[in-house]
Amino acid sequence: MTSFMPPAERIWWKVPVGREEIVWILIALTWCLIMFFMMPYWHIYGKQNLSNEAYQTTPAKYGAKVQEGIDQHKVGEEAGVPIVHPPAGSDVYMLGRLWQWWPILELEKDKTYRLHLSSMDWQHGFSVQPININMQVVPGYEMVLTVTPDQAGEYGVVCNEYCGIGHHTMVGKIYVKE
Ligand SMILES: [Cu+2]
Repeated sequence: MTSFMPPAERIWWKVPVGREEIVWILIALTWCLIMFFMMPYWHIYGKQNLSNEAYQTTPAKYGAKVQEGIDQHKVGEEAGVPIVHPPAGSDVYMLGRLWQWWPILELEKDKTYRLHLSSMDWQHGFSVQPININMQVVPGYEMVLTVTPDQAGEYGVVCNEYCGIGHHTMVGKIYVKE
């Protein structure tokens, strides 16, 4: 019998299911359930990427917010890149563009911040080194990560989404102070 032909027995769903088929259905169902419960479990215990919020924006609007943060909280400059020390617990802004993470952020240890990210031009990947934080950064969307740095030091930000000839030079910095 092929699927083009009607089943021999009209009320086919009353025909008992073969043992082998039942076993396969149970194996598949068990695996589905394991995968299903692994999602929330791994989200909490798997040290995965952070949960984030996302909002629509435009490069112009987002760029203005970043500039505002720089104007209000700039504390220095490093090779032409402003260093911004926002108040503990506040919203902090960083942007990605060809080929720069802008500005450098200076955060305080054990304080919680809302870190906003967006791109001015193209898709970039926000990757914090040496810890495992990776986010897609795309123009038109503003991502907000709630972060609490728990170790002082200097963190590197690299772009992990190939974005053109200067991709490998696209490095930024986050300082976490005691
Ligand atoms: Cu990039």
